[in-house]
Amino acid sequence: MVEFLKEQEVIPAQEKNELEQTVASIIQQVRNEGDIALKGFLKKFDKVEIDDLKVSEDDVLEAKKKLPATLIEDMAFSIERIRAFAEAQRRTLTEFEQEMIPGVHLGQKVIPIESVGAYVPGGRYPLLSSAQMAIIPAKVAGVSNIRVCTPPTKEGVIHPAVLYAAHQSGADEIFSLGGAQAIAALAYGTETVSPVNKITGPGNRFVTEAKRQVNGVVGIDLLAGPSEVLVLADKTAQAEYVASDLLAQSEHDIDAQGILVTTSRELGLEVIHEIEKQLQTLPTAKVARESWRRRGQVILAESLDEAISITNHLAAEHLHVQVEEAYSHLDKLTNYGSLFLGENASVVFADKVCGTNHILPTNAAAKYTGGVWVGTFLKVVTYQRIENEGVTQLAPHCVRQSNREGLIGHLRSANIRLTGKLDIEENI
Ligand code: HSO
Ligand code: ZN
Repeated sequence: MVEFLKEQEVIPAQEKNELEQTVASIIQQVRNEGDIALKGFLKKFDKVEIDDLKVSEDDVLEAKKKLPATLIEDMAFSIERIRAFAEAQRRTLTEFEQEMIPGVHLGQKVIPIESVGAYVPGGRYPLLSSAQMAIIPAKVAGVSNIRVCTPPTKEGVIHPAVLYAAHQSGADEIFSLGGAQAIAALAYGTETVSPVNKITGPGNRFVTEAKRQVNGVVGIDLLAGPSEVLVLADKTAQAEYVASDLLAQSEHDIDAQGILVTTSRELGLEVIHEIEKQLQTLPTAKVARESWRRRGQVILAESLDEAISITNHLAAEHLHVQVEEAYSHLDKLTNYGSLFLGENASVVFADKVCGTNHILPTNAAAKYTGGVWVGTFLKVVTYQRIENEGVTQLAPHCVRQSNREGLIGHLRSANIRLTGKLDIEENI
């Protein structure tokens, strides 16, 4: 039996219809009017007038000049870490060809998607790491056209750190565009923005809804919602660490979620107390407190096995295990976007610098998918090469099965290769 030491507020189901319709009409307007609609939305939503939607090389150079040397150094460090991990993952995807039965050669190819759109949110904090996470794996995959959309600030330009990060990560084109209209432009194309094959990157609810609506016209990575962290802790965990980990994700958004699942009542109560203490000095407490009040949970489990099964059921975006011998539980944990083992492995390292991707499944989507990775930008496809001996092996089965199904066109295509005749002599 589990016990809730702190429960989340019950949030009424949101009025989805209105969002759906607003986004549908934005997409339609972009399809009908192209760049004119994009400029109109920039005026209406971003309150800026922009002549050139596309950023120039000079704009990038100007942006770089505004950045402190340490930021440029930090950026180079994280870009290298993210690239190195994406390259390591790329090496796990291999091509092969095998003769499965005599004369039947089957193979697998790994081919990059031709063009990808990366959405980089503006929002409360300029998360330059989001540009890196969406662009670098695409570059490593070998995508030849990476088009980035990111909204301008009130001054009418893209935040210099975001712009420089996008450029350094490997963007081929960058556009001052945000919101659902940016997604529509990437999916359908306008005079200035050429359409892409797949769209990736997190965004607000308008962006996410737009990605949902264009899915099928183009591919999408996943529908990323507000950040989530689940800390799984026992009595050996340090309340100060755990509280800071929960608040780190809570500060993203009032809809973000921090959950503690613990086997220790003392730790649970201590963390609740510690959170209140840390909130008093946290500059982002306004958002973090509201998020923790509304969505924070502390769940007390009777045993570690029970705690693990709750954890697997909740399938959080980030799962941080702070129990004795954390690594020994690796194989029992089955649902998470990214897993953090041991108290040193803070989620924020992956948010920024360690090299794994931070665009991850939320809302229990970790039950069926992982996050963005180099494979998001690759197609694993198959091919076949069949010798005469292979035809002898395959065709009789194929002819008979096609005949049973009444697919005589199929039967002929197989039979002519086996016998040189279209139709079979007698019914089989
Ligand atoms: N935790 C966020 C990503 C992020 N945090 C970027 C800071 N910068 C969602 O996984
Ligand atoms: Zn974060």
